[in-house]
Amino acid sequence: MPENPRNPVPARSLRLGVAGPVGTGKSSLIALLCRELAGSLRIGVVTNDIYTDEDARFLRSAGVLDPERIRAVETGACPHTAIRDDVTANLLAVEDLEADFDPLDLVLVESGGDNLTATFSPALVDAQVFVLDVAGGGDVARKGGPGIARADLLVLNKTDLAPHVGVDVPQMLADARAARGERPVVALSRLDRASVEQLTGWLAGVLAEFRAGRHEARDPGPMAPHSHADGTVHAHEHAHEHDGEHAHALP
Ligand SMILES: Nc1nc2c(ncn2[C@@H]2O[C@H](COP(=O)(O)OP(=O)(O)O)[C@@H](O)[C@H]2O)c(=O)[nH]1
Ligand SMILES: [Mg+2]
Repeated sequence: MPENPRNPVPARSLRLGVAGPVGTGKSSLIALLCRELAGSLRIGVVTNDIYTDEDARFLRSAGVLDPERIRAVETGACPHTAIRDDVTANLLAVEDLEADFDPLDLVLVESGGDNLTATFSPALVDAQVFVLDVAGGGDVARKGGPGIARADLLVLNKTDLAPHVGVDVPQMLADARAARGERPVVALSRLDRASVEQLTGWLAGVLAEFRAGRHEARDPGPMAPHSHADGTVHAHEHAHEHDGEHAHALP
């Protein structure tokens, strides 16, 4: 079959980023995907923690994957930088996994959840999931941001908690759809079988497109300018994926 020169058939794994604020259930979602898919796909995982390898340890102890297939990147104080501006450490971790366990079908990369607006660079992942949870409040989907509006998939997680936190899931879904147009949203609970199948069904579709050479990595866009506790201001408005540069303008 002649190859499409713009989208050659990939010789490597599908790299899928999982982003979203701390505690929304990123590690749990990765554990769930491993549990569901490890029988049919060869999977590796890269976690990003600020100072620890806690996510990697959680996933290893969950026993859903050979512990050797779970690697931790320690990102230092600025976790979004490691998935967006200078992805070197993460790319090396992904490529090492791919080399050590060749061939892999899927590498899941968990972001060090720092805030609502961090997204992955398309230089690191082929597709990305953004995870919110209902306990974060029903209005969070409406507030938007590049991940919420333009990640390949938005997950509204822990819907089993909705009655306990007074969140209207259909309304939250409607708000998310309004922010995302045609892009898919899954209302997920690990306790709800049908929702788990929606998630794995979405991933199977992306993987099929990727293997057919039809998938294109899309950039949800940079995070909003923001400040750090030390007074450093980040303005991520320009493209600097590969140049190692950083806009750290001091106020
Ligand atoms: N009730 C409920 N809790 C969940 C669900 N998914 C994850 N959690 C819990 O949410 C908490 C944070 O999950 P974790 O995966 O560590 O979040 P992360 O910081 O985004 O990686 C943990 O206590 C999980 O057990 C879910 O579907 N339902
Ligand atoms: Mg985690």
